[in-house]
Amino acid sequence: MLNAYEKQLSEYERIVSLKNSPADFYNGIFTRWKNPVLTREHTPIIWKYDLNPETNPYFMERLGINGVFNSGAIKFNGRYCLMARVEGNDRKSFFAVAESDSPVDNFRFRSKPVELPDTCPEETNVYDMRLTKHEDGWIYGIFCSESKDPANADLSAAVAAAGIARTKDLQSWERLPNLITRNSPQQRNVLLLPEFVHGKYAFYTRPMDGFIDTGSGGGIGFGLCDTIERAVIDDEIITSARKYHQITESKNGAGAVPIKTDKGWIHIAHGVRNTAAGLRYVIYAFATSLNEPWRLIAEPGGYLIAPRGEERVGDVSNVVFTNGAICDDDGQAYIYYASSDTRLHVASTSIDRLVDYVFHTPPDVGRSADCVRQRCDLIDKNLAFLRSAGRAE
Ligand code: M1P
Repeated sequence: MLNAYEKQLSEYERIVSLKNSPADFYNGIFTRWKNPVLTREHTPIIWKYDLNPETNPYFMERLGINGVFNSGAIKFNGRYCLMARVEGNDRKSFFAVAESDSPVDNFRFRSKPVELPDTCPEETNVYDMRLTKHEDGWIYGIFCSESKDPANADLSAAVAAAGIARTKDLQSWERLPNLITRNSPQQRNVLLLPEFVHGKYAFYTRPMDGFIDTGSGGGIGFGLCDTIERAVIDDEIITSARKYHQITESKNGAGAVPIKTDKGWIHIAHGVRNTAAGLRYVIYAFATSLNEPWRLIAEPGGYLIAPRGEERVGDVSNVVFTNGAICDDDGQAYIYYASSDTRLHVASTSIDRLVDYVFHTPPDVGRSADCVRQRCDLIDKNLAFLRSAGRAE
């Protein structure tokens, strides 16, 4: 029995101690890292097994863990902290903090998962927390709070709302009432900007008519609240809109807390399109104005990160999703992204590269004929450049 435990423990130690290294992938924009930074194998053995042979004579997993993925991220007390979505075999998710001195490996979960105050009896599931260190002094966690739709007999009909909790230490949490958006019956992928806008709390939202389909919801929204204690948004305006035949055609949603730069707020979000094989989720980027953070000022065409290789396979295949990034004082940036609702990876870049990417990557020009002109233009410029540099084509 103890033998089986020791075996599991040594495998756990091997996994959490693995050194990561850059993957064999180049696009000049970001570095992919070989190993996922969090997987279900990173969860402590005592979260899953009953160690007592009297109550567990076969050393069976009693509370299995299915996946560790969509994680909020923050630098706290000098450590890289991930607020992971941990999903049990029972399909329920909960939050747990994993931390490391390194941004790319050796993440270990704290001794126990986060116990949010249980203030919403109808709430069935919680997931995808975004962590915002706000200028009011609190760290806010904004997450999806999911309940059964009481008005719909369909067993899978659900309602998504934005839950709000706050903390000073990522350990003890105060739960506030869920966000109310007057013009949208459902919300998911909501995040809080770290700064007040016109003296108010500023949220990026994702208005949606249904639990899966955004319906009339036109994209990533923006709205202001007078208070966070009873947060209500009367009006949302669309910042990054969904567009026909682009990566956001089916839906999109805010991702990591926006990164403040001299040029504007850089957003790393997700876009979804439908295919014969189901929904395909990719990560894209855009920028909004510093003074008017609801106003889009740049949006490169296409995706920043798409599922690749093993990332394409998992519980919900062909998905990459982010809800957390960390920027260091030296200008390095780490984007934590999950693949296929199963495990969490990291991509590293710098703020300078992100700014260059967002402001100098050509936009999606909308039609094949215009896209081929855009590409031929690039080819012609390159041919002229090679000629002027005395290089053969
Ligand atoms: O399964 C893919 C993702 O689906 C949802 O995202 P969205 O609301 O944009 O459809 C979320 O449930 C997310 O957790 C999940 O990764």
